[in-house]
Amino acid sequence: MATTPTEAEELLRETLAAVAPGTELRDGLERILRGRTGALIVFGLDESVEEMCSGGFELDVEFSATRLRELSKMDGAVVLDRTAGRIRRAAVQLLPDPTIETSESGTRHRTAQRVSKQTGFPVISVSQSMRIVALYVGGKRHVLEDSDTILGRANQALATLERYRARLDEVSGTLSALEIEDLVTVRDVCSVVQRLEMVGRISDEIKGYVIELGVDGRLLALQLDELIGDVGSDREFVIRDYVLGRKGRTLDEVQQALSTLTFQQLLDLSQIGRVLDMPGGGDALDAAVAPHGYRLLSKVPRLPNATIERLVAHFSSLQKLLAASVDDLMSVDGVGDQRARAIREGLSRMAESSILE
Ligand code: 3AT
Ligand code: 3AT
Ligand code: MN
Repeated sequence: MATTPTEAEELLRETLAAVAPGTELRDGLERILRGRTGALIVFGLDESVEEMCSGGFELDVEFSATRLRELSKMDGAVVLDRTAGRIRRAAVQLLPDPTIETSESGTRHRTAQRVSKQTGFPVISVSQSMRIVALYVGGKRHVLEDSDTILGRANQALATLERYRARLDEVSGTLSALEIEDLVTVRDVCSVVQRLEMVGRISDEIKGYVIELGVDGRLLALQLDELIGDVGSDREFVIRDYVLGRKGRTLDEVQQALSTLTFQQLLDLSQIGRVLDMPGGGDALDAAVAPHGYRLLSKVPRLPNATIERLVAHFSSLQKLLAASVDDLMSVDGVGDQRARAIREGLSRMAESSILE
């Protein structure tokens, strides 16, 4: 049973992937639409489903698009196993608990919504009169749209992502320069976290479209990959630099807290400061803060994460790292002569380029 909202979202995503263009199941649904018949398909068979099946017949055959189409010509529902690999029942009348609320009209769609609520399995209805395919997951209805419609929306989101990304690069560059000069304030950190979160959210939206588009979303997936790059790890590094360690919160907890902010709250830097539990809460945006150095070290080429950890554990602040000589760096486990020089050079190069700006 899908209980929490995230579980329900996860199940919806899974189901959208299972019926995405390019899958056998989608092919079957398209055939039913083209044949102008309807269908009622349950995505899973357990005792709770068996108990509400009346009439029809049992079978156990491999799923195929054409079989689904032929079996759907009969009245009643088709029941698949949970992975939609096999067809297990056909022409059954489903008798879900009639006291379960349903907002749908028409016996097919009312049944679909109730069965999805009662069993927790996804149910698909293909409406004969409206020529619509709808998924019911935990009682919630999601209409399948054609790829062109989804792509239109996805491309708009992609354009937004592009703008967000450009702004993120600006504020990240500023933060790097300020970190090197040791002039960072709470405001600068919050601005970067804000932009990272905005990029993260719009990317998640686009990832949803990629799943829904199946084979039609390949190009979109490539474009998305190119635009988000290493934003995910950057978010982690900023939080490590400024938030973790002070209050014993974990990375997941902080990211979870950020994700609960509404879009309006996200626009308010003080709100972000409060969620990050920055010094002085969210009201001291001008308070000075200093990073451990995770984020800038991550920009030194070919430096393993384990080494970054040890460097931060040893020097504890970016300023000390910047002041360290090659010999100082070599006193850290796993840092030999070559690597120490590479770190020294990498940090110096960043320091120089930030002065030039
Ligand atoms: P036909 O011989 O095709 O008319 P049938 O027994 O094959 O009858 P269907 O499953 O095709 O019936 O259903 C036809 C319509 O009958 C669909 C729905 O609008 C109505 N109907 C069936 N069962 C119910 C019910 N329990 N309550 C209200 N309407 C129902
Ligand atoms: P359409 O949008 O017309 O396809 P509807 O909700 O108006 O759907 P109908 O009452 O016209 O539904 O019924 C259409 C078919 O849906 C009839 C039957 O094959 C199937 N159906 C409806 N209720 C059930 C049920 N409880 N179990 C199995 N099949 C059902
Ligand atoms: Mn009807």
